[in-house]
Amino acid sequence: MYSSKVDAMTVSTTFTTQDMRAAILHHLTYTMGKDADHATTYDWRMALSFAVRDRIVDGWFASTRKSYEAGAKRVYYLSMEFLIGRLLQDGLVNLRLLDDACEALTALGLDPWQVISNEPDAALGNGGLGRLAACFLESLSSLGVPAHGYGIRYEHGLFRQSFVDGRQVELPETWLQQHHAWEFERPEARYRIGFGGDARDAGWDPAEAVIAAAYDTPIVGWQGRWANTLRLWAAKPVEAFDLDSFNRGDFVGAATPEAMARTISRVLYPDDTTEIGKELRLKQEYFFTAASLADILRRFEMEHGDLRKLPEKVAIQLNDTHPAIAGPELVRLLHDDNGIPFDEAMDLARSTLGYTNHTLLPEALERWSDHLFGRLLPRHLEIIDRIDQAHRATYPSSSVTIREPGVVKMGELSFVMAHRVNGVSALHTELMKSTVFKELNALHPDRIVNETNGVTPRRWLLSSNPRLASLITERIGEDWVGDLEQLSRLEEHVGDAGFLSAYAEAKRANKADLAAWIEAEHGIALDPAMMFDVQIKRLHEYKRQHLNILEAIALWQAIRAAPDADWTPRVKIFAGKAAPGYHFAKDIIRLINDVAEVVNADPVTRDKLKIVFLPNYNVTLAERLIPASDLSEQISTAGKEASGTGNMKFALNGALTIGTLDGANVEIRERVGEENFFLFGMTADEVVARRKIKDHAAKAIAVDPRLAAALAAVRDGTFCAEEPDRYAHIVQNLSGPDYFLVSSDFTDYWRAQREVDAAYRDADGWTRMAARNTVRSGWFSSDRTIRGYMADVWGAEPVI
Ligand code: NTF
Repeated sequence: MYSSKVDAMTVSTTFTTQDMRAAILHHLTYTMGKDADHATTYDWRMALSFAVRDRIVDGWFASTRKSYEAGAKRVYYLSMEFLIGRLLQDGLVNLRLLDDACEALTALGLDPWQVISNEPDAALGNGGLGRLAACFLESLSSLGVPAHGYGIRYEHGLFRQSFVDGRQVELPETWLQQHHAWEFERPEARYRIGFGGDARDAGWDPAEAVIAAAYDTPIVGWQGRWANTLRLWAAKPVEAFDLDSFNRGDFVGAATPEAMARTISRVLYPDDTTEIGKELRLKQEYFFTAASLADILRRFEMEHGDLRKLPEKVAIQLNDTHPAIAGPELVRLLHDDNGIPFDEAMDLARSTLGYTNHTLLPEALERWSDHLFGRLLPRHLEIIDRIDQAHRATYPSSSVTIREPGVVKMGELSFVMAHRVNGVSALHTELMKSTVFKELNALHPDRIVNETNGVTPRRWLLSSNPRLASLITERIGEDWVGDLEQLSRLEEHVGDAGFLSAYAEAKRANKADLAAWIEAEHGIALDPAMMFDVQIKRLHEYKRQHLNILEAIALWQAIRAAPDADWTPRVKIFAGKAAPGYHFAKDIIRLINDVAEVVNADPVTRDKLKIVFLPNYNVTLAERLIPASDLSEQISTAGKEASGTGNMKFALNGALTIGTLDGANVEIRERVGEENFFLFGMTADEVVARRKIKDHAAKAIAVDPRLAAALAAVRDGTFCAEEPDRYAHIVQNLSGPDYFLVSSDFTDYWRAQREVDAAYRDADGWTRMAARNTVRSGWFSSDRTIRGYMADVWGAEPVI
């Protein structure tokens, strides 16, 4: 049986298929209370999850013990979003129990994949920012760094998306309606979080309060050598309900405190790129930040005592400005509650905090009205004023302010209260220095550093692309899983015909699997020999899904004009959600669906061009699509995509990129080689210059008849005969202001796409290019990114 001190490395080698079978049956019987004859897929999945969780827990405790024994510096990652997806497969893969589990389930007469895929995605994030946080947690555990993730236990994650007549419809997401197998409730870890009231005598007397209640999920690293904790906070009422109201017969009134409190952790805001001036959002931000800081200080005081040692032992990372209130909150805790002089408290807080910026879009930089702020957090507003004054006193000639009449600027606050501020790709970091934080950078020239994003190879290659992973392991052994740069050892194999044909076969088989799934789920038949051209990400004008669909329309028209020419058959696959209030983005979705309907029904073009928009994009769908992709669309307007991480996952899995010089595309191209990347479009500088040209869009359309014809088809109702004006506003935008320069970049995009066509027709040449993408993508591991943060920002070290 299991010994409590056993480390997980040993577990994985001694735990057999029989043990796994016994453990599953044990949990089915005693945890789920079911016998095998009556168990549903859900019961089996939960039983398996508990069996796997048991294998994590000892290593988890051991990690905690080692952290305490080492007295090591701890990393705390504060994030409003953790887009973790499914955890069962992750656990099985990292503990290397996947084969045993599959065998055990098969022996029990079950379909293992049906059981594993019964798990709902934990969609506690919107997109890149939340997924990055999830990759970071996994890497921190794989590297053995003592770390905690802190966030919110949303009852409802990102909405489910479905299409009705091609239109996006949002449905509530309900992952917590089932028991969440991976979390442990911690009734002892509760904090009272105040709001409102008065600030007086350098103190705060909140008018209301809620309880932050902790739920812990272990995050196990590669080979189970280490596990960290993701601690998510749920909001609960201070009093369960109002008994007085109840006794008066006012049952609704009696339930109000509970409903009000729970609202705070009820739902994830479905938009990360627009500024939202919502009271609830600010409450969410303060709620989880204050609970996390209270917890961090409690642990620190238990371990080390002297608060002046905080920066030596604690590194707190702010994932965007969402937890920016951590600066003033930490000052409040140190100064108001612990009597440390204000300036010293400010210095201690700054030395402890780091801030990561994830977007330069001006509308996404959080700004709060000081009226709202002062009403919810009166003491914090005073502290912010004092921070602002101190900064202005130190730099009297600077015009930087944290406060402006009526507003609190969270970007400036985060910058001033962090000892390091980082961007997420080389280009983005340079743009931070030259645009949004230009003046602050001049005052603090050493503060901004770059930490280019990365992705965890365990989930994004080993687990999601087993065919390619096995091929790699066959050639260079399996050390690459924990050290992705070893992929470069495959370089010599890229000339080897045997390797290349196996590489091509893995891709072909992945495509066949995807095609079969799409046919089964969505009734669309795809020939796996077609090029799978994929754009999957949030819908946003800067990401330019409309550029892609315009090119599809132009291609359709070109094929119709010369059906017998030598076309390269391709399917354009889209997936992604639009923020519910972002009407233009939702119209782009509908346009793509409308175009798909017409194009897919056209007998002339049918076997040469297909368009598919898969609903409800999520982590699991990404895991399915990326290994089966040939072409990765990374076509944002240069200067707008901070980094991208999907771009890295595609390159790693052997999709070639068609892309602009934006975000991490720049670094991907440098590493995979410019001959293995389809570049097009204006640079960030050219974009700025182009916008200054009068009528830039009209001029671009005037010189490109293909673009003009594609826009005309959208305008004249070719794709929506029942309502011809449906997309008039889109055409108007792309012919007039066209801020994201879709029209101006179209001609070059078309050119690059035809190069893609030609390259794809040379199957061997294509495979070689794809393989080079895989072999040269090792640097994009989130392990490398985390090492960068450890060295440049946190001053933390692994304990194993
Ligand atoms: C996103 N930002 C950026 O748009 C991506 O380019 C980047 O890869 C990820 O962050 C991760 O760094 C956001 O989601 C947000 F919220 F900042 F807009």
